[in-house]
Amino acid sequence: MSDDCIFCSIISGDIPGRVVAETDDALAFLDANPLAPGHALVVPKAHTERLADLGADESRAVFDLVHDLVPDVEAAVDADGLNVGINDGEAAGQEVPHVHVHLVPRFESDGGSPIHAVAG
Ligand code: IU
Repeated sequence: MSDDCIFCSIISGDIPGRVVAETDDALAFLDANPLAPGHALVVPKAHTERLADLGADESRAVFDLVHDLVPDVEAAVDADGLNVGINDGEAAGQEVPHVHVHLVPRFESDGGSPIHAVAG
């Protein structure tokens, strides 16, 4: 827990988040500024800034939850695909220094362009 981390505050419940799934070590909630309906973020509960700093157990917890949620998020908004991405480090567009995986629903109607940065 980092006192000045917005995602830690969502994890602790100090700031309300629209939580969609939770496990012992990971949390998923809707992005406050969604790129598409259903845009969700999956985070480790332990404050960790960069992907390489995640421990093996936390990494497994995050990516297991991502794997579980992909079909649920896609179905929830009737999407045709998803972009799954991480902005890892400020140079890569990471704005919130707490590891998070973006799940961005995509639709045939949105043009199908690949993304180079998520929400950046
Ligand atoms: P980035 O990968 O660090 O650039 O993405 C940060 C994301 O966190 C971005 O999509 C924001 O909309 C999102 N977010 C949020 O959901 N709630 C918040 O209070 C803040 C950012 I600050």
